[in-house]
Amino acid sequence: MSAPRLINLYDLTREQLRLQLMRWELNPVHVARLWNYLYIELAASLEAMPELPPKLRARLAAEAHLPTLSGEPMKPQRAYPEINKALPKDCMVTIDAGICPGLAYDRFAYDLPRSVFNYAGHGGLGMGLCTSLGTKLGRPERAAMSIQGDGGFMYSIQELNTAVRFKIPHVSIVLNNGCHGSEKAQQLRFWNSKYVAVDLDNPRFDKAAEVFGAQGFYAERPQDIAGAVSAAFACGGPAVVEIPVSQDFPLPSKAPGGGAAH
Ligand SMILES: Cc1ncc(C[n+]2csc(CCOP(=O)(O)OP(=O)(O)O)c2C)c(N)n1
Ligand SMILES: [Mg+2]
Repeated sequence: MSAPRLINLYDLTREQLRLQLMRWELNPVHVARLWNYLYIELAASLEAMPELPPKLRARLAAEAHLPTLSGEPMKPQRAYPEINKALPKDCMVTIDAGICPGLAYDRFAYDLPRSVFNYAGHGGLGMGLCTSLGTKLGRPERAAMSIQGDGGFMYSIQELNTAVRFKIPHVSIVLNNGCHGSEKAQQLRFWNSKYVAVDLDNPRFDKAAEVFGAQGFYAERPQDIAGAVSAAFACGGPAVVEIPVSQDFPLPSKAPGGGAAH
């Protein structure tokens, strides 16, 4: 197995990514990460790619039928290609801490530079909404979206009031798995599933948004996500899209340089 070339996924178009994947030797880390991003396109075009290495073809074909990807609630990974369909091309995306938001790094097509914002290594949970409102104020001509978990969103949900008061057009995606997933994953792996203070009883975030005076959207099925996200951008004011997802705690992928990606 030869190591793949180090490439910046953010610089590639979808078509370039697809070609890149076809050229790579089977590499579980990269295939797993790209698979979730591209699987809809790939599932449709496996037949049309005779040059795909046989081992890779077999793996993709096998994973296409994994029940977990189509389970209810959906896996957080399943939401990403659907959100991507409705993501404005110029969108600035702010990624909060947490497992579900952390999946965003290489699952969206970022077409412009200065499109990804995060907590810069400090793990400041709850920065998603606040920072993203700042990106919109800084560059009002571009679209802005924050992506956060339920725990992170509850850290700063009050900033919806700021968004409403100052009429800031903005979309917040809340991937709601009903827990502080990053912490729960550690208690699962290192504390023998002894869970302390990690499960959450949340309000419906779309309803909470409406109470604040923002627009609320709710997408339970993958096929409803793109429509809900498009409507949220189209409403022209602050909007929240809640997507219920399963408690799925994948091991962090290796980032270039050896660190973990989330
Ligand atoms: C201010 C702050 N408090 C606590 C943490 C530790 N922390 C990191 S992720 C996380 C849980 C995140 O839960 P959620 O936002 O629901 O995302 P999930 O992991 O469930 O996808 C916590 C408590 C932190 N990084 N920053
Ligand atoms: Mg959560």
